[in-house]
Amino acid sequence: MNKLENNLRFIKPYGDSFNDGIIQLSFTLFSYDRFTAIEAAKVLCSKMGFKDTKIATVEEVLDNFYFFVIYGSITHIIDLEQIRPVIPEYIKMSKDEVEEYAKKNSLPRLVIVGATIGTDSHTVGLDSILNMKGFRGEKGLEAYKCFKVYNLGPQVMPA
Ligand code: B12
Repeated sequence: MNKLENNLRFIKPYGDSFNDGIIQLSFTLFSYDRFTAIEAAKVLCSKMGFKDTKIATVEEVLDNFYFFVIYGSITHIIDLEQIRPVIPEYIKMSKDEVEEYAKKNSLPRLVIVGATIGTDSHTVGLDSILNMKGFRGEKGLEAYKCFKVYNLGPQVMPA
């Protein structure tokens, strides 16, 4: 990494102006009453390194559960030169590139078996990976000629 000028090396979040540290945070706290909840939220924010904590929203979403939206300036500073990023070692390929790679290297059709296991019935994620129609504009694995896909569906018991 290039040596950074100090004001671009030690950074905090950008809220209204550069490095003012302003963050929006939301969480839910259990408390016996609203006023205790508000004080508890302030203490929590202070422990997280916030100063100038402003409570934008506090709502009792369930009996004794208080939902907060907080604005505050965080005191922690990040030194970008101490950050060691994890850089993926694989190349992300498009569907066409995967098909082309399999064809060029005469790979046998790869069998993919998918399921949610045990009591898990979260099939939306499973289907978004496997189903032809795919997810967020990307085709699912069923749409690839180089894969044979078996979607066993939800709640498959591991042997
Ligand atoms: C929708 C949902 C449900 C629906 C499921 C409907 C369905 N048919 O799928 C219903 C209402 C049924 C449900 C029920 C429950 N749920 Co639920 N549910 C969710 C929710 C809100 C969204 C999941 C989803 O569909 N996302 C959209 C898809 C596209 O994304 P995805 O699942 O993350 O999958 C993507 C990636 O993660 C990745 N991926 C996923 N799997 C794999 C596998 C491989 C190999 C790879 C490479 C990639 C990959 O690729 C996918 C596509 O990008 C999440 C919270 C959340 N926001 O994530 C909770 C969540 C998953 N549920 C949770 C829980 C606890 C439950 C219940 C136990 C609640 C209860 N007490 O009854 C039950 C369990 C039911 C059961 N028997 O499984 C927890 C799980 C906590 C945990 N870590 O264990 C979560 C995280 C909510 C939470 N914060 O508590 N749920």
